[in-house]
Amino acid sequence: MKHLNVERIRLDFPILSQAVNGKPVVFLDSAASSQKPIHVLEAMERFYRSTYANVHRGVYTFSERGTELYDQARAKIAHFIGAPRPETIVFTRNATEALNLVAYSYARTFLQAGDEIVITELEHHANFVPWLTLAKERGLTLKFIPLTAEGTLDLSKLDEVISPKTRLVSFAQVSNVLGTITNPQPIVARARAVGAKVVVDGSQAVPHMPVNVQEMDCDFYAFSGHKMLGPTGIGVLYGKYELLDAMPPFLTGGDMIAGVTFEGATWNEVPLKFEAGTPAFVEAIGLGAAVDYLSALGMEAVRAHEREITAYALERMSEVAGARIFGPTDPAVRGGVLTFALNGIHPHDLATLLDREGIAIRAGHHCAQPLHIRLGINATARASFYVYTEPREIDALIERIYKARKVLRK
Ligand code: 7TS
Repeated sequence: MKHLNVERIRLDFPILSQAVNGKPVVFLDSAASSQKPIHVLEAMERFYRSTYANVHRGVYTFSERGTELYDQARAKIAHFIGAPRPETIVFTRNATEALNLVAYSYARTFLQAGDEIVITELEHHANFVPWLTLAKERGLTLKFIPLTAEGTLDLSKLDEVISPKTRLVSFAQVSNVLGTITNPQPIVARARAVGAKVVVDGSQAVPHMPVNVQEMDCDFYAFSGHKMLGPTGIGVLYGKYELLDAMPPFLTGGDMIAGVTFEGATWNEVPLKFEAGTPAFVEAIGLGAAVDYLSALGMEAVRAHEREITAYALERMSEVAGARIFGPTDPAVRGGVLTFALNGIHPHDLATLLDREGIAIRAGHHCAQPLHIRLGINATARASFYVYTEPREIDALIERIYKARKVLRK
């Protein structure tokens, strides 16, 4: 593992040096939420201890300094994903809220009965249910880009699924279940050809690989801070400025207005128009620190490390008799998740037995039930990796799977 100095990195994550159930912790659930380095914890604590005050309100030193740090965090995040300017970054609670913002504000305003929305069969519920709900409410048609047998998007169907009636196309850049990495280019090109807007769910991409929203030329891009070493409660919606400017607010109240009278209100400028109420500014500062940490590692190196560890995990899991692995087998098009099912062992039983050994994996449908319907299985087990994952943790997983088999006599 030459791309990252994982041994050194692990020292930044005190949680990883603990024992769980008397065993060294093996944390293999970073796709659900990552652990946090001391840099992030300290940035937030430092702010609480030394400078805390609400942003955008006071003219006194603490408030001004807080506002400055909040703005700096926005600028750092804009730079990190190649956004043209900080104003195109809207802070939300998480990716779910970011996607709902697009559905409620953009799509509700600009789409009409009979229009089509295209998503894919592999979406997380966060990029599925808002469109399903809106489609039902507004008489829109929801269509799906299908999967190939390998679990990649079947792009040969693009011209058929994305039609002149399509007004919006939304897809995950990386699947949280199959790990499938989708090249956005052919989808963006087809959407452009029919004049549809493009939304990308980057929740499993931004933490793990270089992302450039301008090169991608998407209209909106959503992700969560907590999956990329940042705190919970902070997410991001990138949007093209002209679109954000033309959209009505999502939530209303304090901070998002320019002025209010007894008769009406006018809206603040983008992005503040979309940030009603006291924002999660300490969390934004924490996310800024996470971005600094990832930038120092280098996102190319992060991706290279995960590609290698995923290749190793695929190789080790393929040795396990009766293990069914989901998703592409080529690590070049696969992010750091390994979803599998074992003959005769329910994923929840496996996860419980592994927990006794200090190993954390996720079991269930991973908030992608329609995908599981497509795969013809109710639940799967998932191990997911990040900058701190070591090959010995994969070995521990495989070894304990054998042990679990013995315990369950399967
Ligand atoms: N989109 C994708 C692709 C995701 O993986 C997730 C969370 C979300 C959206 C929603 O993120 P949130 O921060 O708004 O909740 N995925 C997972 C998971 O795979 N296990 O737990 C959460």
